[in-house]
Amino acid sequence: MARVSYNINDSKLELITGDITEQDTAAVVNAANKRLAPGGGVAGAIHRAAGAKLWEECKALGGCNTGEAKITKGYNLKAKYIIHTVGPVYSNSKRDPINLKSSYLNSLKLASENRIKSITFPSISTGAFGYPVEEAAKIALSSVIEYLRQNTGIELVRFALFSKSDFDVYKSALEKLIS
Ligand code: AR6
Repeated sequence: MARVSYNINDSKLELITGDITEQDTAAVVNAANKRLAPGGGVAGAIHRAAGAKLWEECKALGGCNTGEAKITKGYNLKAKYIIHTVGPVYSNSKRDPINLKSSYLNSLKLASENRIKSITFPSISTGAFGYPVEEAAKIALSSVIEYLRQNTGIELVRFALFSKSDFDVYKSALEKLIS
């Protein structure tokens, strides 16, 4: 497993290769669809690992718009909470980076409101939703850094990247952002 970490004020920003469903942070983030239904990719893996009660709770939430976030319990996951956010479907429009940033910031805000001290994100929108990973990595990391510089309380933000190549893209984006 690859791992790097950086300090941002009193918080740690960590990049690893790994599976989102296996993370031991207090919350994990789901790259959800608007219905908050089990699907493929991260959403499918999270619903499978958390168990059927997650879908029961999600059904009652009435969906989620692009760039917004909702919270549920973690059920059979190690994580106590799941924060579900819907990233943009990549369309090469000006709205894409705005919506992707909102997904990260609204997820972090919801974590703070629930006194969550550690959270793991996947690479939102870069699978089925088609966002180019180099561009998405810059937005993901700059949003998290901006939030950690302005807010205290979240001690660890981790990105669980599914492939070594995504890890390398995130690592070089982070090195550019903090240099
Ligand atoms: N752990 C960590 N990362 C993963 C995992 C995992 N278990 N599985 C996939 N990835 P995606 P999106 C990576 O498609 O682009 C779903 O069907 C994956 O390789 O999960 O936001 C939903 O229902 C990629 O790098 O999310 C939505 O309809 C990244 O996670 C739609 O896909 C995101 O891939 C959301 O699409």
